[in-house]
Amino acid sequence: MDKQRQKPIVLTGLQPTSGIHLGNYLGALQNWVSIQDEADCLFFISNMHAITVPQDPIELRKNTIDCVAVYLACGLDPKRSHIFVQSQVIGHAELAWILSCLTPLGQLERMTQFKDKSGRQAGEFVGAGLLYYPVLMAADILLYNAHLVPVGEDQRQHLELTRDVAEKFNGIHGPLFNIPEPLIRGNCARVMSLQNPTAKMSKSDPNSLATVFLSDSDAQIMKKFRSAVTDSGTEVRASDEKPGIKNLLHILSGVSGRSVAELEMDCAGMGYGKFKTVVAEAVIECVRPIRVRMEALKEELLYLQSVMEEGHADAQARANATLAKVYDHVGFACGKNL
Ligand code: ATP
Ligand code: LTN
Repeated sequence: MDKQRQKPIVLTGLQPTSGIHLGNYLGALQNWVSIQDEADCLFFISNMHAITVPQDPIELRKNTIDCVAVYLACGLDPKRSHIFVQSQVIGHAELAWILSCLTPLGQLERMTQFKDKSGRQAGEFVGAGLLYYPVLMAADILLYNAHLVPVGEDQRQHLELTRDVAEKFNGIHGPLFNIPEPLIRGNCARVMSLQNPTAKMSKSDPNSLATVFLSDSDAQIMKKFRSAVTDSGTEVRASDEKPGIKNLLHILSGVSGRSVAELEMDCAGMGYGKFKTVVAEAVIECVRPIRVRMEALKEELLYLQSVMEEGHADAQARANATLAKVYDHVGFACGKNL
């Protein structure tokens, strides 16, 4: 076995919908960057998940390629990691079908994200894909026999389902899949909205001041933090009674790498107005170089394509190997097994 394969396998991805935000960066991407030396990493763009809600095909294609640029701009390194697009690899949908036959319908109906998203579309069309989404996510992970899956807190329940279905498959057909562990790190696993600090920061928030995007200008970032909702007090402290201030402290800790306790000491007595400016400035310093790299990389289409091609070739080889074993275990007739 080559050295690379002895490292734990890490797999994760995000959806190529427009606007990667600070929550995605601090809760997910930043952790992916730091794990690249310790693990055999696969990072993909989950365009098959994106179509669980309506997408414009032209936009989806553009967002998919832009997402590769975002990955690289944030520090994912194609020399150390594999970056690929989900729909290019044959096997995700095939494995998802097999796993769906082992997944209890009731467990899918209980998924918080399904309830939230289908609830928001109440009275409108809700595709079965929205319900089925966690099965596809389980297939994404098990197809590569991942050991670790770095995600934000909102994905924990989907990871539990993945573990359940992997155990069920192994129980019926014999041990084939690793049981993957979620990797949910630090204070930024759930970055909250700047306008409603009890709701998660989300790209689909209708309030344009709620979410900081990696594409935002310095001035836009400053404006969003200056208008962040806080309580009426003055004390800069990360307590549950002060969700707005706590969120800002977590964000500051995420972008600066300093502990919340240290920051509370530094910012004591500062007053909320000054504190918000300090947080905004630190976020601007963190986001600006990413934005600049992102804009430059978006012009490098051929390079982005070569990164996707390398990632695809590696991922397809791994997917083929797993799928052959799965087909064998479930009793699908193929070639030599007949
Ligand atoms: P939406 O904003 O529409 O809810 P999303 O940003 O959750 O979508 P994804 O692109 O699927 O959608 O998320 C990618 C990764 O970012 C996941 O690992 C997810 O857990 C993480 N993530 C998303 N929002 C946050 C947040 N507010 N704080 C921390 N991590 C987050
Ligand atoms: N559902 C995830 C994106 C995603 C994912 C995965 C993450 C799709 N498949 C497999 C980790 C592993 C989300 O972030 N909304």
